[in-house]
Amino acid sequence: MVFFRSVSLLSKLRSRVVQQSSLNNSVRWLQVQSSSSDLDLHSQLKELIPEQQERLKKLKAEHGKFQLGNITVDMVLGGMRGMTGLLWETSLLDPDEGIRFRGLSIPECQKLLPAAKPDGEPLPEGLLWLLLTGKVPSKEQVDALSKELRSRATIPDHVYKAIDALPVTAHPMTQFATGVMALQVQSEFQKAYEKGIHKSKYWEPTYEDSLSLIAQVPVVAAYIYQRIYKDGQIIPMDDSLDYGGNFSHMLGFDSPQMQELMRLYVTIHSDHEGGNVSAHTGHLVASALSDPYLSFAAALNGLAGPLHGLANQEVLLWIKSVVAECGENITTEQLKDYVWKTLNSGKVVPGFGHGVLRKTDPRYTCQREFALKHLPDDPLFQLVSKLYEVVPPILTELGKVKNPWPNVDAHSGVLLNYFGLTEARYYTVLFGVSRSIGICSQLIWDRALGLPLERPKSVTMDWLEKYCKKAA
Ligand code: NMX
Ligand code: MLT
Repeated sequence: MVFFRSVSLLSKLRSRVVQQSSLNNSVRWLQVQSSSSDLDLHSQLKELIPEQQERLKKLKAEHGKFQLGNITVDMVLGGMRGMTGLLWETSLLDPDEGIRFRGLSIPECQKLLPAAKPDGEPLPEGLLWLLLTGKVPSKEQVDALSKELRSRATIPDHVYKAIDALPVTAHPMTQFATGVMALQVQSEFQKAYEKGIHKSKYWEPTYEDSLSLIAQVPVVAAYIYQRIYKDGQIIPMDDSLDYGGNFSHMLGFDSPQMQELMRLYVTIHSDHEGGNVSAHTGHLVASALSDPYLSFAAALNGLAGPLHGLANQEVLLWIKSVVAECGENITTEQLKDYVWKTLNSGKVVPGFGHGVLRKTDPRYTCQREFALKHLPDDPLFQLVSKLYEVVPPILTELGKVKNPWPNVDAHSGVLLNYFGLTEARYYTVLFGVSRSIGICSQLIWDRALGLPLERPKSVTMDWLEKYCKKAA
């Protein structure tokens, strides 16, 4: 039990997990792995699936007609905010506390998931194991998974050719989504479906595609970085490195600190329950039995929007525009003026606000802790800290913003920039690589649980007016 860094900490966490269990069904089956004997993720899943299928059947039979709340006209007109409408097993978002991955908060993941070095950041492979199985893996299991992912990371030549067909000036997210679409030609799910696979077996080729996709996206992403910003040469994978370390290496960054940052980055960006634009898009497209490549490429196109994943690019560009106009030693008054100038020109302040969160995003907080440890004197980090004081009162003063606090994107850019990854337009690709882990984990469960085609009802304004008049 190599991962047991502290037995007392673990027992504390265990009892906390048990306490949460009564509140939150999604963590009911979270266990801490007690043995490292079974290194194979696939066989673990195979064991878990019948149990979870039974659980879903029972839930439907016993509580299928239970009401979860009322749908108001505001919800229909307001982007379905607050409307519970999706099953998403891998993570759950609390408006005040933030994300929990299979019941574990980010600090708990940092303590419990295996790391590359003592007290290091969690290995994203460990999080993948946790999301898929609900269990914290041992270091041996994570090492075996790292090895498996490396063995799946070969990229067919036509993928590079498809990317190369785009102008080098194309947005990195356009190049990335194109690369993922080009990978689709190897989909095992599509081949199996064409051969007439029985629906009870759908999860197997979905698993194959998902693991391959997760393994391949860092390689495609790194190529895009080299193509746009460097000499276009592929940096080969290092077989001694894990997923996050290798991604950093293939991008051309070999410092241990940057590798640690990448492990943390990928872990915290991996999943954010099911309603966010990218996860929801992936889930919706996959509900038509589109394979994981088609579904994930669609998710990436949602992530590329400035109100969602592109906000990380927007934040660094905005911070750099502040520095360009006012210098690094900007006063609080100057910063306030700049924020108001942004708002008065009809723009949002990127990196602040959220569709669900109502407090500071714990993904922001853990990045802040990373910065305090590794780059406390960096002027851009200090500017980000100043924004934390200046922006929330201004957004509150606007009177309409439901959450004035910073989100994950408010912080990530200054960390990457500090370690030399300065090209802000590329940042959403890093988010996309990370999100493959969460979206694909849930897609495997979508198929294992036999979730149906997603097809909500829509109505017209005319319908709403008549309905409300009649009901009044
Ligand atoms: N700056 C200016 N105005 C804002 C902001 C902000 N940061 N956040 C919310 N508002 C406005 C919003 O545009 C809306 O205005 P209007 O009624 O005129 O359309 C009003 O406040 C109410 O919006 P909310 O209900 O608070 O937020 P909503 O759930 O609609 O949107 C975001 C959530 C995240 C889209 C919004 O807060 C935003 O645009 N933030 C800046 C962009 C950003 O950081 N996105 C990244 C989110 C995290 N991620 O990675 O996906
Ligand atoms: C995410 O990570 O997907 C964002 O915080 C947006 C969301 O959760 O809606």
